[in-house]
Formats: sequence, C-alpha cells, structure tokens
Amino acid sequence: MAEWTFSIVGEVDEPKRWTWDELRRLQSESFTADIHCVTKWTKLDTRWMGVSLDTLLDGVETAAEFAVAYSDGGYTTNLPLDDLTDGKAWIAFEYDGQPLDPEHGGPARLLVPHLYLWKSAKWVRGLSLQNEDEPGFWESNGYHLRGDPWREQRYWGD
Ligand SMILES: Nc1nc2c(c(=O)[nH]1)N[C@H]1C(S)=C(S)[C@@H](COP(=O)(O)O)O[C@H]1N2
Ligand SMILES: [Mo]
Repeated sequence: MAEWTFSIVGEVDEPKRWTWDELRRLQSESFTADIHCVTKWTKLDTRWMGVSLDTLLDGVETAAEFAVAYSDGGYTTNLPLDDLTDGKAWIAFEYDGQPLDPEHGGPARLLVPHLYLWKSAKWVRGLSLQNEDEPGFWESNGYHLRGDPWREQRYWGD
C-alpha cells in the first residue's frame, strides 16, 4: 500500500496523483447500486464506499471526452467521460462494510454501476483522459464500446 497511487493522466493540463493515504483523506461516500454482468446476472442493492470520480476530477482541466481506466495486471477499459461524472462512478474500496476483497479488485476498483460490470476495472490505478475513444481489453475483443445494460449493448454492433 506504501507504493499504491491513483493517477489521472493523458489529455490534462496537469497530471494528478494520490497516494493511498491521500485518497482516503478525500471525501468518501457510501452508495447502494445494482450491478449488471454481461453474462446476464444482476445483483441488486449492493453496498459500497468510495470516492466519487467527481471529487477526483474536480479541478482537472481537460477537453477530453473519453477515458481509459487502467489497472495493475494490465487490464484496461474505455468509457466516455460523461459516464464517470455527475455521481455515476466511484473509486470503491469497501464492499458491504468490509475492505474490498482482493478477488473483487481490492484495494480499490472503479465502480460504474450503470454500465456492464466489465467497465468497473478491478485493481484500478488510474485514468488516462483521451480525445478519442480507445478500446480497452474486452472492447478490443468484441465487447461493446459503451456497454449500457438497459440497451443490452454486449457486443460490437449491439
Ligand atoms: N482489472 C480487471 N478488472 C476487471 C476484470 C479483469 O479481468 N481485470 N474483469 C471485469 C469483468 S469482465 C467483470 S464481470 C468484473 C467482475 O467483477 P467481480 O470479480 O467483482 O465479480 O470485473 C471487471 N473488472
Ligand atoms: Mo465479465
């Protein structure tokens, strides 16, 4: 944890970086969300605690419209910046009142509950803001660029 950081890089005037302690000192909030997996399961009313992306993006000057979340281990996933703002996305570090289990992305994962769960990068370490939408790991392998479960956007062409 001494070496863990969360960064916002890419098309920004000034890159940002928080250590674990700095992240934990930011305002955090608990939230309840339904999560949807592309393989057709949904889990209702899951309870989380995390820092809103609004808090992290506050004061970041950018003209970028897209982001790529990147993780320890090399996983990436792309999202429109609009899907990360206005109270829709968090860097989550507690699930159901407990520190997030490493199996589920601990110490921290991105959580974007209104999109399919593959967008919620586990072991997340940062966001790269981009002018163009750049497919991440699953999106390069046939998954939909946006992944709205209400539109069943599972695969390319859905
Ligand atoms: N870093 C990372 N994050 C990831 C993945 C992954 O392989 N690596 N898989 C994604 C997919 S496809 C799903 S369905 C969810 C699974 O989250 P869970 O293990 O907490 O159920 O994590 C997403 N985030
Ligand atoms: Mo998945």
